[in-house]
Formats: sequence, structure tokens, C-alpha cells
Amino acid sequence: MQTTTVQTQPISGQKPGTSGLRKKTRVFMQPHFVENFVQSTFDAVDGVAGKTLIVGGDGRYFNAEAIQVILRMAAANGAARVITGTDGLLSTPAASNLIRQRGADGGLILSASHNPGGPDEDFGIKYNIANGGPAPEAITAAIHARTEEISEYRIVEAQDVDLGHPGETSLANMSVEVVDPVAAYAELMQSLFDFDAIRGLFASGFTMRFDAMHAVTGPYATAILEGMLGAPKGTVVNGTPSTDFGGGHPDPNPVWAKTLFDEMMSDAGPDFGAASDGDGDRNMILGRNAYVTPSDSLALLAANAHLAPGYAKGLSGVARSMPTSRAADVVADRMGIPAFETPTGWKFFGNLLDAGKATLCGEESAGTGSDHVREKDGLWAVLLWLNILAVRKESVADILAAHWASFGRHYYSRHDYEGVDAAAANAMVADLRDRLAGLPGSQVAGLTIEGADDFAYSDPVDGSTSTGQGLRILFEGGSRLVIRLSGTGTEGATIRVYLERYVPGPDGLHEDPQSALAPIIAAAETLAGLKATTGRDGPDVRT
Ligand code: G16
Repeated sequence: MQTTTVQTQPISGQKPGTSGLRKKTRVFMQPHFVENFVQSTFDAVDGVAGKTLIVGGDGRYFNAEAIQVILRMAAANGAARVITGTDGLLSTPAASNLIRQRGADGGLILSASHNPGGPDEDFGIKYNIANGGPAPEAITAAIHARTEEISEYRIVEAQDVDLGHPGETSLANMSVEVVDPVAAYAELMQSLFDFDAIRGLFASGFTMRFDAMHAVTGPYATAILEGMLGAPKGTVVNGTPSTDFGGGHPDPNPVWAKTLFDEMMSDAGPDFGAASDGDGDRNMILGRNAYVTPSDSLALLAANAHLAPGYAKGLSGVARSMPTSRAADVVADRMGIPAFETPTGWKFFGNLLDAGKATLCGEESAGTGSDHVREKDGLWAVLLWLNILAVRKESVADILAAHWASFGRHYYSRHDYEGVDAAAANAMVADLRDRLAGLPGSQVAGLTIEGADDFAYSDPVDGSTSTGQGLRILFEGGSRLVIRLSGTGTEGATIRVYLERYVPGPDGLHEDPQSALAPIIAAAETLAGLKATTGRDGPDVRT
């Protein structure tokens, strides 16, 4: 088998964002695009000679072709072994687990997460390090630097490797191992949760709907919920992964999982509802007539995790991304454990988890996870909720109400303005940033501003710093407004406006969130001029 060294030139626009490199699929399909990025990644981690890599993706359009390229390049660069799932499928948390469990040196995950898939939609590649987590900024910066100077890549000339069945083959001198994508992950879940108790819950007639959104969690959810836990057939819907996610937008929120949401908001709905995203790391949690915001879910899981065997000894700490509501901080404070506030991006949790400083992590963007892997994990969150429901034997709505009564409620919503002209969005953020220092003490929309800054983070483990992570405006009484630009969009800019209002209770805990947040929404408009910048009357998506 012949190894070819192909001459190439740098291709602009290969800078990884919040979570790896995400672009339109057709951009990835350009000649040399995948090859340049993969070779740059290999070069940035001192090569892959003799190393073991995990490679897998969420099955979206171009996944199969990109994996074959990666296999041929890994072989040409001297990798010893690549492990992948059947048909190249691996959910992001399952890939993280395999990296850790198999002692791999790293992995490449092919996904654009919750973004739609297809030839005219989105694709992505992300490198994860040996702890199973997304590469930290130092490595993504090195990858980017390498993409700007690359002059050649190595690839073997070979037929496609058959990835259709578990087993082992070789490609040049490299072993290619295909594994059942679900088995090791299901075993890990069984080690964390009381499967007998959850089986008992389903046996008692408890009903659930899991919307896999035609994405990668379908096989995982079907095997675990229906196969191992005895949930009735049909509990999992849209469970067969398709390359374009059934033409949908695999983002588990009330907008994109509307069918599930509407079913759960009716008196005839099941007891429990959940959904996961394209690559299986995000989740949405619902009860009958109850929507649990991701921020509330993190707080609630932190307060109740000890009910699951894997967390019975308690939590070392809780971490959340800065824009995530501070509901988890209130729980951590009551529990006497530390609460960490990191920039947006799961990669910032890695050091805290490795150092044992945090056990649970979560983000407003529908991600929750723990130290069992180094990615957020959609199905894990669903199983922890099921374990809690099996022990507490209360409805989701009652558990939520009891939580607010005990800790107070952080009303929360995120308003997204998508596909905005990037120059206009950047100018708006720059202008507000320039005015931050003068804001404290002033009044806006009837609220008094207590503090304002551009969030910067200093990692307590390795001392690395990250600046410019989002504009924070804190109001008297515990309300908050955060504005930042998304790092995962593929077209123009997405402005994210995060709105939070704390009500300690006992009164005012059951208002409509958009009404409860009206003063903060008005303050955002006055401070940032969103209508003028976007030319729109309101956000495109409210979650
Ligand atoms: C990624 C990151 C998350 C982040 C989210 C949104 O999630 O892993 O940490 O919260 O993007 O980021 P942004 O606000 O910059 O768009 P995923 O599920 O897309 O991999």
C-alpha cells in the first residue's frame, strides 16, 4: 500500500470555534479541506506515530467519506490503531468514554452537533485529548497556526475500509477496530445508575417519550431505555439516525423539538419527556406540563445526584459556563461545595474535572455532564433524572416546584438573533464593551446596574487565562444580562442575549418566564440596540 505525500497550500478559515471546526458541509467537501485540517491536527499534537485514536461521528452527511480520509491519513502518519463504531457512528459522549476506557491518545469527532446536516447544511471536526475532552485552547490555537503554514499532507492510497460490522482489519500497518458503538457506553451508565429502580419505575406504568431527533442517540436510547430498562417499545421516537436528521434541526429545545414539547404540555402527555441532539451530548428535560430549563436542570441534578449510586458519596463541586443561570451556585452554596464559573465551551471544564474540583458541570445550551466522561452527555442526564424520579416518586412538575420553593427561582431565557451581519454584530458588541466601565450605578429600564464587565477566566488548575468571553451586566437584586456572539454558527454572526432574574420566593415563583424577564429584556434593548443592529423586531429563537 502506497503512502503519498500531497503538496497543499493553507486554506483560510480553519480556526476552531467554541467546539472544533464547524463550517458548511460544502466547505469541508472542497479539495484538501479535510486533509489540511486533519494533518494540521496531527502535526499540532506532535504527530500520531504509534498512537491509538478514536474516530467517530454522528452519522451526518459526509461523515462516512471524511472518516475514510481520516483512516487513510492516520495510517500514512504511522498511527498504530484507530477504533471506531459500526458505520463510523459514535455519540460524542461515547467517543469520550472510549478514549478514556481504551487509553487512547486522542480522538477525532465528526459532528456539527445540533446544527442541521446535509450537503447544504453543516459539518464539523473536533479533536479530543487523552482525558476524553475537547482540546484546550492551547491545542486548538496550535492547530490553527499549523493550518496557516501547512505545505503537505500524507495519505495512503487504498480502498475504503468496511466499517459495517464489529471486527478488526488493517490499513497499511495500522489496525482498524470496529466496535459496537453502544456497548461500552451502556456498561458505564449501568455502573452509575440504579437500573433496578428505573426498571421498577417503568414496570409501575410510568410513561416516557424520548425524541432522538433522527440522530445518533437513537441506537443508544433504544438499547438502554427499551432494551435494558424495560420501557415500552415506542418510548424512543425518531430513533434511526439519518444523514440529514430527517430534514430537521437536531437541537433539543422547545422550538426544534416542538412535537415532543407540545405532547408534554398536554394533560394526556407522558410522565417524562426528553430529547437529545445530533451528536448526543445535549439534552432537554420535560415533565407533563413542565419544562425544565437547562440551568434549572443542572441545579436540580446537583441537589439530587446523591440519590444515584454513582454519586452517593456527594459532589466535590459544581461548574457552569458563565451565561448559565446561577441556580446551581445557590445549591452549591447550601451544600457547602465550590461553584465554578467558566467561559462557554465544554473544554473549560476538563481541568476542573481532572483535578477532582468539580463532579457535575452544565451549560445553558442544554448540556449537562459529570466526571464520568469529559463531554456533556445527553442520555446520562436523562438517566440521572430517571434515577431521581424512581427514588423520589414525584412528578417532574412537583420536583421543580419544591426546588424553587427551597432555593428560589432563576427565571431564565436566551434570545438568539441568527445570521446577523457579522460586522454589525461585532460593532454592537464593541460599542457596548466600551461603555461597560461607566454603567455601574446607572439606571436602565427601571433597574439599577450594580456591575458590568467583559468576562475573563483564569483556570484555577493550570493558570491559563481566557479574555473577551462575554459582556456581563449585573443588576441590583440578583438579575443579570449577558451578551456574547456564538462560536458555533456557520453563517454570519449569532447574537446571544442571556436573561436572568432571581426571585427568592415564596411569592412569584410561577410566572411566565418571558413576562417575569420583561424588565431585563427592555434593558437589553436599551443598552445594546438590538433592533437597530439586526433590523428585526425580536429574536429568531427564544429558549
Ligand atoms: C458547543 C459547546 C458548548 C457551548 C455551545 C454553544 O456545544 O461544546 O460548550 O455551550 O457550543 O456555544 P456558542 O454559544 O458559542 O454557540 P455543542 O453541543 O454545539 O458542541
